[in-house]
Order: sequence, then structure tokens, then C-alpha cells
Amino acid sequence: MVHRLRVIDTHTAGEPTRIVLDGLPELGTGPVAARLERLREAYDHFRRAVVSEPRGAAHWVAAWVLEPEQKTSAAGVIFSNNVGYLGMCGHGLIGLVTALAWLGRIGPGRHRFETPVGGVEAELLPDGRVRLRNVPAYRYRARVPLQVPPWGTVYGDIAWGGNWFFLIENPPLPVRREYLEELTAFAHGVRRALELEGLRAANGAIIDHVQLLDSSPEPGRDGRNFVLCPGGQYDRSPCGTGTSALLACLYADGRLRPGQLWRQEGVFGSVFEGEIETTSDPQRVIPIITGRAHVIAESVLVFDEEDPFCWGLQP
Ligand code: PYC
Repeated sequence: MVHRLRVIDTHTAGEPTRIVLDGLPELGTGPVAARLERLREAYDHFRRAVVSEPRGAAHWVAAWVLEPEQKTSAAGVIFSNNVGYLGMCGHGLIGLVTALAWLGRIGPGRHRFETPVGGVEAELLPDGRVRLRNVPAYRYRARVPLQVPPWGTVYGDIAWGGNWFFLIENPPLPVRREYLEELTAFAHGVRRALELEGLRAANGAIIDHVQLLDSSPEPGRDGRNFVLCPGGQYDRSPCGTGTSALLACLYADGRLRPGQLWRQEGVFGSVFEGEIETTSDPQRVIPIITGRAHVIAESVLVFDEEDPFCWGLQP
């Protein structure tokens, strides 16, 4: 049996997204969260194979484009990676809007998307940038101590920005490209410590992203981050959901006002612009993230079941 999936690859500020347009197994109708469960239960091998070697690389994110439940939405979307599924994905959504515009399916203006964690709105700007209104973000706990051997006690905030993050300001290593290996090892240590100490987010959710925050020497940038994703890979972009979680923490600390611009640099020097709007809930803000993606490939992925590595190389 041979399966074919039509994909468009984009990168957003350096971080790739593989957008699966058609050839998907039938996931039925209904809320995107329910269709994610069907994908997980029946077709998880497709999720693995789309971003794993030999077709992809471990840091890639996939965006599965679905018929929306509401007629007013442009599409439904499920985001996945090398180890599982994401709630939302900021860089991925910016990539999806860029790909749909490339195909002529949408034009400049505002478009609604359904994700497993709620509806989001994205505006395709005339210059090609995408301005994303994310799901509400909030800080769950502040300055939580954590023992990270051999580094000792570090303090971090637990915050939601569409995924769960543990955010550490001024980590023991500078957030610079020369330290990528060390930053990855430290962030892995943080993930292990979170598991060992049984530290969880709201409703017992796993905190599966670690964000390290430093200043940036570049003029006009408010900070630089390094984000370790659940599959052990770091985000090449400033991470849309990570920046959203950070904006919620800055607001909670009185360091960011509604409408004030925050320029977040990623570890490779690319920038997302962020700002917040308040909501009727004083704990929650709407993060607005603006970034740019580019199309890098249009192709058909072939899955031949006679190929011993049809479903990807397993580490
Ligand atoms: O941009 O939100 C994001 C993201 C999550 C994981 C990788 N990128």
C-alpha cells in the first residue's frame, strides 16, 4: 500500500513547519480537539513519519489542515511534532497563513482558525507579515524554586500561552548561539527536574516547554529567548506560544502595559513583535504576535508500506 500526502514547507523566523494539505486519513467532523484524539489513536504513525528522518528532522512541526467546524473559520489545524501533539503553535500558525496565501486560498485580512485549545485569529498584513491573536494566556505560578543538578536551585514561572512553559529569567548560561549545546543540556535538566519533583501546571498538565530568558545586546530588542520543545529540540524562532506565555508573566509583574510593544528575539536573532490586550478576566490576556514566514518547498510525501523505514527512523 502506498500513501501520498501533499505538503507545503515553510519556515517562520527560522523554525520550519510542514503543512499537510491533503491525503490525510479521515478524521471525521466535530471539534478539532476530538479529531486530534482520532489522529492520535488511529494514525499516530503518520504524525511520527511526517517530521522524522528520513523525510524530516526532529525539530520540525507539522500542521494538519482540516475542514473547520464553523463556516466562518478558514480552517481547523492540529499541530504535532516528533513526540506528540501541541495545543497551539505560533510559528506554525504564521506558516499556515503564509502557505494558504501562497496557494491563493486566502488574501490579506483577518482569518479565523480552530485549534485544539480554542479559536485564534490571524491577520495577513499587506507586507506578508502575519499578526496572530492567540488564545488567552496567563501565569499560573510565579517564582517556583526547582533543584536542577548540578546547577542548584533555579526559579521559574509556570505560564500558559497555548502550551505550558517553565520560564527562567537570567539562566546560569548566556542565551547565545555559541552555547546552544549547553543551553540544551541545562533545559533538559530543567525538564527532568520538573518530572522528578512532580511539578505540574493547572489541572495536573505536564509542563513540556522550557524557556530561558536573557537580555539582547541588539538595539531595539527587549529580550532574547531559548525554548526547549517537548521532543528535546530547541525552537529556532522566538516561539509564538512561548512569547505569549512571557507576555502574560510580564503583564502579571506590571512590566508590560496593554498595547506596549515587546520585541522578542530568538536564539538565532529573528524577532517576533508582541503585545497584549486585557480581557474581562484580570488574570488572562490576549497575546498578539506578529512574525513573517516563507514558503520553502511544495511536495508530495510518499509512504510505501514495503519500505522498512516507511514510518520514520526510530531513535
Ligand atoms: O511557535 O508556538 C510556537 C512553537 C511551539 C513549539 C515550537 N514552536
